[in-house]
Amino acid sequence: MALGYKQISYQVENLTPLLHIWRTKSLSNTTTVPVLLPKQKNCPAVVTDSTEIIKFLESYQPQPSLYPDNALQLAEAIRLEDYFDESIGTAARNVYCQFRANEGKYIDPSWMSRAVIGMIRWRYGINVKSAEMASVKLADAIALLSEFWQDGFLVGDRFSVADLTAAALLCPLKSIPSYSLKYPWLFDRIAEIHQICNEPLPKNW
Ligand SMILES: N[C@@H](CCC(=O)N[C@@H](CS)C(=O)NCC(=O)O)C(=O)O
Repeated sequence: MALGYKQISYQVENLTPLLHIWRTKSLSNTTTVPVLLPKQKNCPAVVTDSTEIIKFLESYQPQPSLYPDNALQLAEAIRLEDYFDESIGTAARNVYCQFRANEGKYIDPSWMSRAVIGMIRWRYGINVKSAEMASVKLADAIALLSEFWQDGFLVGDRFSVADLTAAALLCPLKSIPSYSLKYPWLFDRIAEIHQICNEPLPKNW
């Protein structure tokens, strides 16, 4: 979404969860995605971690900026990005995988998909209890977003890295009916943010 916002063309290489480790480890000493391979002169070969990727993109192509101009607002946008990254990223994964393993099996009933979801649940200890705890975290984050997103942005009066991160991480919840029915405004805003970022909505939106 950051690349789309800055209108930098890119190609996506999707990786299968867990098997992704072979690829990410061979590129850099990391087990997580996203990983950016700039393939440009005078740029690093690999940039890992979304915070670092956005920092790199801001220096590679400063405009349009994802960072607020004002120093206080910049600190707040980076703090929120970090909070969303650490809190709602894993919470959304827990809730989404628990849903896919139960009521959401219809989304992809193939054995391959069920095996991947099963492995992710095992790897991250996802079960009824951890998914319930995660849903409380998500409710808190959504309550925070409802104060800002119904008619504005999270920091100051323009779009920033904080809005982008929240939208990207909460996007998968759209396929869970209890979320899409309860928070229609949230998914309308996420759709608008995809537009701001010149990005298509995920399949089956
Ligand atoms: N702080 C990291 C978090 C990245 C992260 O947790 N990525 C997840 C998928 S969105 C992942 O790759 N998990 C695989 C793992 O932990 O093995 C970032 O923002 O890049």
